Amino acid sequence: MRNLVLTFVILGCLCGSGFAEEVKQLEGMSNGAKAALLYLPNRLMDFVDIFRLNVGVGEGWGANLRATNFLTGGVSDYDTIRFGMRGREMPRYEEAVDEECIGLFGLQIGKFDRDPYELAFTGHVAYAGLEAGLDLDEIVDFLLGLACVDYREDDMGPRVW
Ligand SMILES: [Ca+2]
Ligand SMILES: [Ca+2]
Repeated sequence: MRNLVLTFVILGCLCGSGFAEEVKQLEGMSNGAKAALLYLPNRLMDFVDIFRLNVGVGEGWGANLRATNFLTGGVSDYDTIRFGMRGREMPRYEEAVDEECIGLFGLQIGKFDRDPYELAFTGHVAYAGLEAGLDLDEIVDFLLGLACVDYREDDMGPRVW
């Protein structure tokens, strides 16, 4: 029962300012117990990492399409406060983008600071924008995470493998 309560405390805190405080609550436990207790929170956060769905408010313009590094491109210049999720970055964060790029089969011309494994688009007109998509690399991390393999090294607590 204590572990169940602690799991819910951790889950409730995950969307806050960071994980250090939550993991600190587990001090004194063995690494095995920590890993077991953090298994579900880590799987939940790895699942959340997959998605991008947010709106941006702020001045600017632009559009881009990211179909991994094989086909990507866009031109954007905006400075926004974003609401929603970009993986576990939520519910509110700032994003300033000044980019222009075209890429094909991993070769890129121009400036583009995006995750190379995203299937996503972003559009921004005047004072509002939208981003939607998912990250293939995070899908791999989520699936491997089911077997306790932390491919993206973003899990909380001790490593199992
Ligand atoms: Ca992840
Ligand atoms: Ca992970």
